Amino acid sequence: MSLSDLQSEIRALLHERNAILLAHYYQREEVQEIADILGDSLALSIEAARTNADVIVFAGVHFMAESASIISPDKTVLLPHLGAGCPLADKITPVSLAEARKKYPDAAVVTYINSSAEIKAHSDICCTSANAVKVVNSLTDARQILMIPDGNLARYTARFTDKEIIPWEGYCPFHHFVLPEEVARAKAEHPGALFIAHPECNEAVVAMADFVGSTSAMIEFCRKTDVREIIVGTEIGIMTPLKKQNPEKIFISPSESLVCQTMKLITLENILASLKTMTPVIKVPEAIRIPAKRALDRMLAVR
Ligand code: CIZ
Repeated sequence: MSLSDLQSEIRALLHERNAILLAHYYQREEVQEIADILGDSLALSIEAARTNADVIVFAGVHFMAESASIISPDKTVLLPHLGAGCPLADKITPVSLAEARKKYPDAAVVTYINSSAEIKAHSDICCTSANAVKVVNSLTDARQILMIPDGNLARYTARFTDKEIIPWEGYCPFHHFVLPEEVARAKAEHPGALFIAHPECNEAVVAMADFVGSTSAMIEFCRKTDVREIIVGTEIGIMTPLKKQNPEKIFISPSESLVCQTMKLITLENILASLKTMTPVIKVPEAIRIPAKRALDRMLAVR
């Protein structure tokens, strides 16, 4: 079946099932093209809660589908490929977090949204790459902050707070392994270009950036800037909305590392199969959902 036939069949089945397709910016182009909503993980979950669809098909990774289930427990959440996990989220377990809590009994635990529901449930508050600094500074009673599971985001956040940040040594293997030499080469090849980086990139790469921000912040930055060439230090899927929104601009990826293999496990074929069989379902048990939602709600209350 051709890509466009698959796309049409999916759209028809979405309609039939009263379902909505959410796609993350890191998804394949052909998946992004037919999504009802395209966005970052948090925006997608919030939008999902607002619709009256009965079914949410999440074209993203496991923790994102879990977040949708946490926020919308009455909806059926489908993740078309169960192998679509997040290697960063896997860098921490409830046991290792409990050990760290014992080691730093006074520290507040700030958990990046890229984590499992169970880890969120054991956290004081969540954050995203867009609001990490605000979240940390909102914790007026805490002097020490254990930031999990992304060490690069923790070190970046530490630059904007007086609090003591204890970074967890997890990382996203796609962002972390972008090399400063690769960025330097892209800059040399495109001397007029700006370089924008995601805070999941390593410190040396972040230090080379003209702008650092979350995926949504990067998209906004690219829309506003008058500079025509931009080197983009995040996952390659973001090129789809960037090119669509800014056809006159040139976007360059600095590294072959920036392809998230698990995001790419979601295909039109498995989205269609998922809608036909109404599996695999992601359902967060209530004992985890309620404390995980508390950590998410605390984050959403931070202004
Ligand atoms: O939260 C997300 O969607 C991710 C993975 C990154 C970002 O910066 O938006």
